[in-house]
Amino acid sequence: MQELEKIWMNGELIDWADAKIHVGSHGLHYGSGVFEGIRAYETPKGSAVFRLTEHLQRLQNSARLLNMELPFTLEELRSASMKLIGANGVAECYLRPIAFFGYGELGVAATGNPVDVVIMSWPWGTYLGVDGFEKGIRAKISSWTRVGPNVIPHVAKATGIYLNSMLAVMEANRGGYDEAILLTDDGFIADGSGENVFIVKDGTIYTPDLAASILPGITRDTIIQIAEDLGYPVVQKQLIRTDLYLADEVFMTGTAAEVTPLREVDDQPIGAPGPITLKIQTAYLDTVRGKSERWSHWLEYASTERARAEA
Ligand code: PPE
Repeated sequence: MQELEKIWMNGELIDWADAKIHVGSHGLHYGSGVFEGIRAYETPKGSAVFRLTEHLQRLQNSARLLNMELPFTLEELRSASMKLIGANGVAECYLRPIAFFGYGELGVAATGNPVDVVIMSWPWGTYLGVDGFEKGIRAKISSWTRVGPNVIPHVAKATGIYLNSMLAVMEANRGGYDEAILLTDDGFIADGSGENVFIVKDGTIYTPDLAASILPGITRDTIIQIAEDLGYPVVQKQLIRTDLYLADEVFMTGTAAEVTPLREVDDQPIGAPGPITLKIQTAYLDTVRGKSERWSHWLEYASTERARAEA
């Protein structure tokens, strides 16, 4: 990864190399953490963090679901994020806030362990490759089932859940595919390893509803609103794998993946990138890059120069 100058750790900006934790940290042993993935974009008015408040609200919800008390308020984390962007001076970057049970006792119950909170930022290019972003990726239905609502709360963006994603994406990659699509225990489409899934059929857009063990993606919510505004009906319902095979278009969304078209699922070709996918991809990029007045309320500006001078 490309290292930047500073990392925000437990209330302070410290040098990248000094952001260390003890090997006895609870989160390392038991995956007891929550995190976010947020992108800041270069816009005509400077660096803008896309839907920062909603991401931090989801972090708070995730923590609540793990019975974890965050030692910082949303406002404190917001200003820490802005300060970090300023200190690192890179307008276009990915932000990774993470909170985890730290060093204290070991043993599964995290009673009395401190909660460590860290925010990293670094430049993260196209998640699934430039070629995939433009021409579409090849995905495979995973043999791993997506964690269910009574396994780990899937609404939480919890670190431990990502073992499920890791197994799925590595299996897919070993088979020569770019990404995995996980189904629920009942066989309904859930998520990609790091994205939500959308299908286009006869001019209507479909996406799994929130009951299908999906992460309630902020990009998903963004795309639903943008697509409806463009005049496309969006239906949230249970979908099965054959809906993918028979789709006119399939795309995936996520902070990292943005809007990535699929050109194949399980070796079955899908027309990609489809016209509706392209329209939505363009509208999304215009939105995050501050070219769309309609959605300007989603941009939270960081002043890199000023913040850098103050740091
Ligand atoms: N589902 C999963 C399982 C998921 O990890 C993500 C985000 C999404 C859906 C989309 O959520 P949102 O970003 O709010 O639209 N995955 C993040 C982490 C990827 C990683 O490799 O790390 C991301 O996109 O930032």
